Amino acid sequence: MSQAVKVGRFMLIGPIGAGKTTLFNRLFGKDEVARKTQAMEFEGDSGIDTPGEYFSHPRLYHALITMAADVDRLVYVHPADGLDCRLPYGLLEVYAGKTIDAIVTKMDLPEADLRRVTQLLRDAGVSGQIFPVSIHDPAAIKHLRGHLLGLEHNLMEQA
Ligand SMILES: Nc1nc2c(ncn2[C@@H]2O[C@H](COP(=O)(O)OP(=O)(O)OP(=O)(O)O)[C@@H](O)[C@H]2O)c(=O)[nH]1
Ligand SMILES: [Mg+2]
Repeated sequence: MSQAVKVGRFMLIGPIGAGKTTLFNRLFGKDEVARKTQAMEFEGDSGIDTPGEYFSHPRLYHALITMAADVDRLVYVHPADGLDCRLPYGLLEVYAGKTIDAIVTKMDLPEADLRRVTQLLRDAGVSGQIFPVSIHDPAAIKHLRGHLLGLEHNLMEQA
């Protein structure tokens, strides 16, 4: 029997420009520059990247909500300088019983305020772990990769 630890599939959700795709590419060791995400992007059975529009436009919520019911981990991505946070109506209900984790991106920005953002996220219903990261901080990316993809992935790849 395989000794591999199955960590399940995660899905990144969050506002337009939060840094989801940049991070998604980095997690999977892809060096490309993120372009505007137009549709859901699947990386095997491991991860799903979503367009910010699905998160921010109520008439597109259904796409996220349907998929959320099917993933093992929902990960909300929020920029460190973002002043507000509203999760799509119905998302917490469909995902009931599981915790939502969050990633705070762009921690390198001078306006980054982790304390304020953490409070914002807790008020919005994020009850799981919160990971502060910056694309310029390989150690933080590596830590996140271990959490989302399992430790084996980190042994094979450089952050
Ligand atoms: N300073 C800084 N900029 C970042 C960081 N991560 C991403 N960005 C920038 O943020 C911008 C948006 O990044 P994307 O990864 O395309 O954002 P997204 O959340 O995928 O956006 P949508 O696909 O529109 O939903 C790009 O210009 C990135 O270079 C970071 O850690 N620090
Ligand atoms: Mg994107």
